[in-house]
Amino acid sequence: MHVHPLSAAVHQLQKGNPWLLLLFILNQFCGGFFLNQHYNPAFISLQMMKHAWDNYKRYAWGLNELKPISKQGHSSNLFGNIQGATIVDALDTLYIMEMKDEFKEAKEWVERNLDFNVNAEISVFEVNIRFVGGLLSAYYLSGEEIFRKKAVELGEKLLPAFNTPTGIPWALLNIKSGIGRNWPWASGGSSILAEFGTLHLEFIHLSHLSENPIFAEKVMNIRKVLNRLDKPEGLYPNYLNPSSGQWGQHHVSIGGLGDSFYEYLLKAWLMSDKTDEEGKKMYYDAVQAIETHLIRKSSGGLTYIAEWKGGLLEHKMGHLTCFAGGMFALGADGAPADKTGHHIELGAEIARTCHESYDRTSMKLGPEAFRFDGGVEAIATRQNEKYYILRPEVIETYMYMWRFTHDPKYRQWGWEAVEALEQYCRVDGGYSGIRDVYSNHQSHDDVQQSFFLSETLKYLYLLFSEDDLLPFEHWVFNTEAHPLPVLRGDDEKKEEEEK
Ligand code: DMJ
Repeated sequence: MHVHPLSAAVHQLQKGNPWLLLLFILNQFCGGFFLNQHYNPAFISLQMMKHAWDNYKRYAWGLNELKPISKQGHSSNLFGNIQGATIVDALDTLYIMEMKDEFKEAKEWVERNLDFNVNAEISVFEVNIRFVGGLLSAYYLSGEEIFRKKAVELGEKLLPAFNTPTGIPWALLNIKSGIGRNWPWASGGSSILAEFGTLHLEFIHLSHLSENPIFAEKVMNIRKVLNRLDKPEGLYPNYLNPSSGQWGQHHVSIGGLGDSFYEYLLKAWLMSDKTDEEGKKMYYDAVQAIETHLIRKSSGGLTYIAEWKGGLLEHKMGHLTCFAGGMFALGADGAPADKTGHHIELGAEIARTCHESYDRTSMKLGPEAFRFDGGVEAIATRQNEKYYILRPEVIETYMYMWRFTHDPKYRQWGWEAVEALEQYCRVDGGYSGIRDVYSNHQSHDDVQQSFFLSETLKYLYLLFSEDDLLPFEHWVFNTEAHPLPVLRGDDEKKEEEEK
């Protein structure tokens, strides 16, 4: 579906969306200059981020997330009664987009109100990637001590999660009592690979900033446990029991339950200034096994990453899995045996497949999961897989592919997503997820996820900005898109200072 510029302009006028209207008009007079060639990052900050932030501020200030239709706060049990998820998740985006007043008010809220001395059972993974990651990035970008202090304080609260027989942490932790447990639905009382495997970057930085080695020791021990275990076909199952140290069900996924474990192996190596050889080996060995056992091509020529259940493939790919295109591209440079070009190509093929999953819907936004069986390709067939909750992974992959190839199609695809978000997700009170992206009329889920501000909008902004904004030689992004600096050895630091 192509939105005709005139009807799009009228639509934006009806919605009281003057910036976009102005852009459409300018675009018409300037032969497509604004929208087709020089996609403007200012549109993402001035129009989209501002709308998301202002409405959160107006209707849900200090609460975790915004319900943009009912115009009130949304609380999720992931954070227990820790408050302010959107504020902490958005801090670095505000800083990067130079939204100075908003950053200042967010910082003041953190100083006055962010409180971890609460009786709350939280998800260790979610609190780590959003709160610890958000605070660390805010500290590194702004140099404001309060963020460092809060990050270390929260890191200390998370430590009791590692009190298990193996040191593999619990998924859930009461940060007052220090009592942990796992999700009741997880196979055989297991912890989840993508959860305990996505602490590494933040915990290495916590040790660095606090000069307390405990954080790094905890995550290095996770590696040790994993490296002692046999892996079926070289693959990592999603479930690991923290008491017995044995795998649960042999389900393998590069999407939900597995995804960011692989991402953090690669990024741990990059963040160590390429000195963490163990992380590097684990990443490239895992990618080799993924290629052999999970990556397939559809009869229509689309490359996809299937899920593996005890040796059988389920030909389904989650929206979450789409981050892997960017990961393959980011890892291409270090790929062994002259495989750099191959990894970039793999990234490009995943980007294309994920773009198809968007393009084959009526709203041009991708479903939660899409299938390659029963005569369909890159289409959701089950009603409960047709929703879109403002997720970033496809745009994240476009951003990485753009940086590595400068192929203009990635900016074009990113702009298609901008148009679709504006048309279907933007409402008076912010941005909302959609219940069915194949439907012709919008049914909103009434949640503005905090990752929309921390990831989706940040990756869009970076996609349309110059490459020297947060260059990859100096920064790695945690799985919630919070940039963390590469940690250089003393010699390298000196060399850089001399330059
Ligand atoms: C985010 O919290 C992170 O990207 C996480 O790794 C996966 N899920 C959401 C976004 O979809």
